[in-house]
Amino acid sequence: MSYDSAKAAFADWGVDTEAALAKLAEIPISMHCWQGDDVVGFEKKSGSSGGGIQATGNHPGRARTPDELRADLEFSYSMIPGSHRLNLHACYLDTDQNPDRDEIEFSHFAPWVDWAKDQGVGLDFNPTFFAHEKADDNLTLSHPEQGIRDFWIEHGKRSRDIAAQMGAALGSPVVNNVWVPDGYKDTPVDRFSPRKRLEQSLNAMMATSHDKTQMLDAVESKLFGIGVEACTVGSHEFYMGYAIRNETLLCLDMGHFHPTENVADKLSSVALSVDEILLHVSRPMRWDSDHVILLDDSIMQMAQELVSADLLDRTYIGLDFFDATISRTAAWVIGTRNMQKALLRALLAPWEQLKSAEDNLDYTSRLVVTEEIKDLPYATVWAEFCSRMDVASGKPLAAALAQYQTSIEGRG
Ligand code: RNT
Ligand code: ZN
Repeated sequence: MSYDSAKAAFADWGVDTEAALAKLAEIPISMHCWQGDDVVGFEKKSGSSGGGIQATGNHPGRARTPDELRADLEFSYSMIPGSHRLNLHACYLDTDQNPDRDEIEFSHFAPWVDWAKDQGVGLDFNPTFFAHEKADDNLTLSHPEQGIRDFWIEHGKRSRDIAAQMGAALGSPVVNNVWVPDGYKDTPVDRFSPRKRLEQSLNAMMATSHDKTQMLDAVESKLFGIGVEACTVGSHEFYMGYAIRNETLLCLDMGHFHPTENVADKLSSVALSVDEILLHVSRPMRWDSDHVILLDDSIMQMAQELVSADLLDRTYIGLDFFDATISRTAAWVIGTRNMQKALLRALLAPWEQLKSAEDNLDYTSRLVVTEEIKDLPYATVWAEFCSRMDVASGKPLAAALAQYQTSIEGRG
């Protein structure tokens, strides 16, 4: 089918494909650096892992250096229409020095900033509160020992400073997202004290205010993790209250709720109480397994809520998945494109007609429309978007992904 016929088919439902394509081109997706190397990072340290987020699999071609990761990112961005962002973790520093987490500085990330400028890519940032001997007990900002808390508070402060400097250098605010693994394997007898300590540590960390044009604070909740099955200190209620009271962004990770909860349903509720939202779009399978996101119902519902509730302007869309059993670059490309495809579908829905049917309690019309529009030629509009952006789709995309993967399999 030609794009003109597809355009006419959508116009028949009152939908303007040109407006949808223009809007889609403006939506940056923050691609997570950690899909490229299985959340290992570039610190010169004897590997400590933890926090329950280790990637599984050993597919060849893992990026082992910042240069390899940047090469993989450049290839991946060239397969994704539009201009996007890179979400860096503090453990991905690029320096010959060996600073501990409480010693990191902007200069350790300067090569990333130069690269981002050069590529026209925005940056986001995360302090790394896991994979470190001082996090081996799965307690960081809420640790009962003041010394351990102070170490992590210093790491968090420095991360905020670095993020703000990145934002200033790039002229685009850097979202600095805090996730800590803190929790208990078995039932704690005192849940209140660790939560009070986490709150105090966060307050100490965020005591300095930064210009919102440079850096935005976000906090990420979680239901449970491997090794912390009984209690997570930074639960959803904890961070929702924290974000509201302290006017930070609230990060909703789609893998951080009970598997039967609909995370898309939460957007309109939290949007009443927080100004801005950060998403970690992910795909949990039975637990927070961080599978590559598919163009499935959970992602499409998320995109529909963003569009229908007009939340795109106050939501930062970040991805959070890591699969080491497949090509890491293909994972990035397919996952990011799926988020865009979901957004495109949502932008191509006749929302006014659907909302008016709903307001008139005409649920029959609502059902007829939601189901009939599933037959519209979304693929043709998506192909048009890719072609205007000079990006491959279909078989040429598959061939390019396979060819790049082959080219990096010689890495040791
Ligand atoms: C962990 C959180 C967190 C991490 C990244 C690496 O459960 O989802 O966002 O995945 O910080
Ligand atoms: Zn996350």
